[in-house]
Amino acid sequence: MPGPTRGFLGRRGDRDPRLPPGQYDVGGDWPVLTAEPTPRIAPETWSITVDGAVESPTSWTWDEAHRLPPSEYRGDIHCVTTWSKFDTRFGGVSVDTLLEAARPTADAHFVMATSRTGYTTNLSLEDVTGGKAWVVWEFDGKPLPVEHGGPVRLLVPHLYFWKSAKWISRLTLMNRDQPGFWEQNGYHDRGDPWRQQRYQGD
Ligand SMILES: Nc1nc2c(c(=O)[nH]1)N[C@H]1C(S)=C(S)[C@@H](COP(=O)(O)O)O[C@H]1N2
Ligand SMILES: [Mo]
Repeated sequence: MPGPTRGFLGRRGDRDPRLPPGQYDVGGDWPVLTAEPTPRIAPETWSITVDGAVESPTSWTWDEAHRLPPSEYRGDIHCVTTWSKFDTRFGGVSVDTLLEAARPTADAHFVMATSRTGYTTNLSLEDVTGGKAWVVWEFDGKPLPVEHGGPVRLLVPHLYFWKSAKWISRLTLMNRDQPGFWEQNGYHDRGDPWRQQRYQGD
C-alpha cells in the first residue's frame, strides 16, 4: 500500500529532505568560520587569476569581472561543523565563464583555489564545471560582507563549505590532485555532504 505509507513517512516533524545526514538547520544565522585573520581587500585592488594547466592564463580585475555575464545561485549551503543554511542567494559569475576564457588543457583534472590570505582548497575540475561553482560578490542582493569572504569568494554549494574559499584570488588548474589547507589537516579530499565525506576515510 504505497499511498498510505508515503503519507505517513511524509508527515510534519520528519527531517527536512533538504538536510544532508548529520546536519541541522541553523535558521537565520550565518556562522563565521575563519582560520586566518580577516583581510581587508579594497575591490579596486582585488583580482582573480586562472592559471596552471591552461592554454591562456587570464586575470580579471573587479571591473572586468563585473562585465562578465552575471550568474546567480539560489539554494542551500552545508558546513562540515553540521550547520546547513537553506535558501541562500549569491550573485557573481560562473566558474565556467572564467574557465572558458582560460581554456584548461586536456590533462587538467583538478583545481587549487587560493585565497589572498594563503588559504587553499583543492577541487576536481568536474566539481567546478557544469554550473556547479561560482565566484561571488553579492549575498541577498547586497555586497558580500568581509567576514564571509568579501569582496569576492568561491562558492561550491554542493560540497561542504570549506571548499568555498573566502577572499578568492586564484584558481590553478592541475594535472594531479594535491591537498589544500584543511585536506592536509585531515578533512576529506572531496567533501560531499550527501555522502558525509567529512574526514579522510569517510
Ligand atoms: N579563506 C578562507 N576561506 C574559508 C575558510 C577559511 O578559514 N579561510 N573556512 C572555510 C570553512 S571551514 C567554512 S565552513 C566556510 C565558512 O564561511 P562563512 O564564514 O562565510 O560561513 O568558509 C570556508 N572558506
Ligand atoms: Mo567549515
